[in-house]
Amino acid sequence: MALQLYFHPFSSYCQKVLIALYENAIAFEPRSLDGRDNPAMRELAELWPIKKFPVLVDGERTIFEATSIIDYLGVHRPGPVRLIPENADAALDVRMLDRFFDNYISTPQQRIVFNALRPPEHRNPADVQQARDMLDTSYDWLEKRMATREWATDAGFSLADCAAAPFLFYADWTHAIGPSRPNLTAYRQRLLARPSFARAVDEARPYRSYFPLGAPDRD
Ligand SMILES: N[C@@H](CCC(=O)N[C@@H](CS)C(=O)NCC(=O)O)C(=O)O
Repeated sequence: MALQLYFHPFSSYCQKVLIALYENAIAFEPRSLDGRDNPAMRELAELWPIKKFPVLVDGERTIFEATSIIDYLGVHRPGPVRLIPENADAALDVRMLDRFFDNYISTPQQRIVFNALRPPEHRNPADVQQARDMLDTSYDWLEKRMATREWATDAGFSLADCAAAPFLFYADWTHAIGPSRPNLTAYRQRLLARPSFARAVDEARPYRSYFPLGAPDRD
């Protein structure tokens, strides 16, 4: 039974899952959510009333949340690249860093973008400043961590890097990492050079005009 993925190519959480699919060359039927009145959007609402994406369908099973989808693929479509290590202690580190990237890179980055999407009278500069402060704290922590690492944990390329790649990609567009953080900048470049993520970035190029803060002319 073919896997179906409800996703949008420009969505960071969807790219997180696309990286995992591409790393292990897992075949799937793409159900793109792009465009108005897209029947795939109605199908998504039936499958998952929260309507957040990505959502994976495998026969009778519906799996939501990017991390859980990658977990599911590791169990049901295992491939040569193990994104969650078998060793429980190493897996703990990978999951912890995955939470870090979701909560302390993606969440503040999205807060800044959502604020920009609101009508001017509903924008909240204090909320944006809080999100920027959080990103600076996260960047500084990562700058130290990445001084001695190729990937987010010592387990090799993992679930944590699947999260880091799109979140740092868009976070840098939103709130620049800057030249004072060479280790983090180099890590973001390594992620961009990883073929699975490079492919996701290329597939999302046609949608760059969707970025509400204006996509920079790079990457
Ligand atoms: N916690 C979810 C977050 C998914 C998420 O926020 N997806 C965004 C796209 S990047 C989305 O569904 N946006 C549409 C909406 O919020 O209605 C996950 O890890 O998969």
